[in-house]
Amino acid sequence: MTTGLIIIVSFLLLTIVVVQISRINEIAKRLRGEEEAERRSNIRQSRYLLAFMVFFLLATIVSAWAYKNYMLGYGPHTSASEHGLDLDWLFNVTLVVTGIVFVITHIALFYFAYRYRHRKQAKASFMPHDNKLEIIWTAIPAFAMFALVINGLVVWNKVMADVDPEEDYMESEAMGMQFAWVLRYPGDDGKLGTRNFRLINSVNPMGQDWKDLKNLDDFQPTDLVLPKGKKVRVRITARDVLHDFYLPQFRVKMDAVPGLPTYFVFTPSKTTEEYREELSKYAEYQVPSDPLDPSGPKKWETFEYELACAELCGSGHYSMRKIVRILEQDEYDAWIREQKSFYLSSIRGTNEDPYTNQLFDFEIQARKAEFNNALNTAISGATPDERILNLKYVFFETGSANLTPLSKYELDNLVAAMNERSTMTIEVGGHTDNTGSTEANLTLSEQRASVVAKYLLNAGVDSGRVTSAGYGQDRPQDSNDTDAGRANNRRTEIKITNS
Ligand SMILES: [Cu+2]
Repeated sequence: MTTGLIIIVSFLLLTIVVVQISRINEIAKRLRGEEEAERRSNIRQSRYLLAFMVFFLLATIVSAWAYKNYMLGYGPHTSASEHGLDLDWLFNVTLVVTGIVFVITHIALFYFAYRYRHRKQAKASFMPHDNKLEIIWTAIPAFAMFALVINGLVVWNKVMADVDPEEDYMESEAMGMQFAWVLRYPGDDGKLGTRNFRLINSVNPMGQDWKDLKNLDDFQPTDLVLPKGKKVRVRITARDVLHDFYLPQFRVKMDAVPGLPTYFVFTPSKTTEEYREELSKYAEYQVPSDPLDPSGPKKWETFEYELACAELCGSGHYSMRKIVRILEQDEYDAWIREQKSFYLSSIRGTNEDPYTNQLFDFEIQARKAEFNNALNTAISGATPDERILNLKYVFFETGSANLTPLSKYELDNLVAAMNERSTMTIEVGGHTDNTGSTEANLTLSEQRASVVAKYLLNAGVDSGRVTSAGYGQDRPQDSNDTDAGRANNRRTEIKITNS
């Protein structure tokens, strides 16, 4: 029984062995076929790689050539600043060195993939160590890197150097905020006033401290305008998050960091006009600027330098663009003369103004000139009505006949005019708006006119030359329905009765 079982099992096992051996043969045969397929595929792919190498290198060179006139540093886009030429040179040196390495390594990469494709019986050569080879592939890159870094360091030190306080330069400021650049120039004093972030509000975007007199002539232009050939130091700050002050055509790029003032010093070397002229020599810029308007201006004609933000600073990042204009010195001087002090145009006389109780010298002068002009016009007036002059800057406290402190400047102009023209006689006339009762207004206007007359007498004007009269609300010059109209109606006039 046991022997029979053993025989049966042995027979079964033998059968399995025979079946397995025949299957191995089958598999081996199939394997040989697959090897053949694999061999062919290897050859094919190694050739594809070679073809790709040629295509890839050619495409790299052809596309670089095709787009060279659009790229900074090439064609018409040579740097528009002095230091930019050094940076472009540095960039080109690096490009040549890395370009050579790029071509060599890519040829080697694809050629080796072809040369060492799988082959039957091929054996890898065994090379555990080669001193000479290791010295070569360490020393050459080390030397190249050393040369590039030293070169870069020299240029870096030159480009990043701050100004020497003795040298001739101008300063301006750019503050990045979400999402705009605020620019600031010093006024006639050539000095930027102090700022304090605590003073920032909706009317004072930079937080200028108006108590610092240097701030009063600073102006905030829409465009960044600079003269050609003048060294400029830009103070760069940020109000909220990181921004980056980027002038691509000038190779200027500096982070604007909240709480950490940075700067960049550069000298523009090409005016906007000169840059456009250079662009006009290239076919790429001879096409219409707006493809929908083929007869419109060409690309080169509409070119503008730009200031951009190069730090992704939020959803409105793209809108942080400003136009940069480089002008010849005389054009720049003309532009400067047109600029209005931010303080005078936006702060003077508002709640923010710490100087509401005083006049600046230039304002006193301007008001004097304005008064004398108006006086001359009135004197030469043909009709009695034309011989009336409004004392524009004489004011009284509300509802009273007390002169405001600043009224004295206008009254002193009048005194000076009276002294200059010894035969001139005048009548001072008081007027009010229609607020309050008619009688009260009449009385008030009489009192006010007589206060002005008294001021003249006290200043030494002969009493025979000045009379006063109150007209109350009877002679409105403007509508009494608006604040501005009522203010115009509360006026003090002089009528020239003899010149
Ligand atoms: Cu930004």
